[in-house]
Amino acid sequence: MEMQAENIQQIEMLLSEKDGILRFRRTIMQYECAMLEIKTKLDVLNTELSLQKSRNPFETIKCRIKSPESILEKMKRNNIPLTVEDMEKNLNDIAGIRVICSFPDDIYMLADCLLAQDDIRLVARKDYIKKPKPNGYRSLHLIVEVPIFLTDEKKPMRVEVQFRTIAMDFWASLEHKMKYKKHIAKAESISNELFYCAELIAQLDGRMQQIREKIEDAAEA
Ligand code: 0O2
Repeated sequence: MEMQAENIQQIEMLLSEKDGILRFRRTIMQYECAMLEIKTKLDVLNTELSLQKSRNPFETIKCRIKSPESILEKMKRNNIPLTVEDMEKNLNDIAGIRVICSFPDDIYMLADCLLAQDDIRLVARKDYIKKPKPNGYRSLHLIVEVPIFLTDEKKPMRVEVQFRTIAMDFWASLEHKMKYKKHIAKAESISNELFYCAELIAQLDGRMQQIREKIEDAAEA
């Protein structure tokens, strides 16, 4: 990740430790490596399973490293001491992967296959599909730890993996826009409408999956 000069300056001012900025950059590089490891694992699963199932278990995979500004904002908001060590200990979403599937059952199949791998450790699981957030948000979130192998060390690193359907992703993008707009007029009625749409999306995802199953059964018969 390329850091802009003003970001470096800001981090430098806030990380008071000796060599803080160098260690910060090295740690971010390590998160990038861990993100690549998990992405490759998911790409391999997608390639293998697409041959078995004649369809891609996921449609899109997106990777991102949290920006230095967002890292700082989250650390300050949660009263985390501004050191690289505390950042690693307390933030689970510096490396993030979003896996977008067509069908809900592919989400669970992919998550199970990933978690079955012997170098992956599950740190936390939040199933907002089985138990949606009060606003209607649905996704499966896993925090996993994966070892990375560098020239001089092997280090376990945490990555957040979010799994959702195309429809859930569409919903989350629109809802995200509202969340970050301040003083929005008619916010309550928009929230209600979004909640209603989230329910419709859950029904639609379920029905599309049933249709796919019927097509598969018909093809086997
Ligand atoms: P960004 O910019 O996407 O990274 P934690 O991260 O554990 O301290 P929390 O809220 O317990 O905080 O984590 P959770 O519930 O697993 O949610 C983390 C991420 O899920 C969020 O990251 C969003 O990407 C997504 N998310 C969670 N809830 C919602 C929601 O109601 N609407 C939308 N659109 N996305 C949601 P960030 O850091 O908020 O943002």
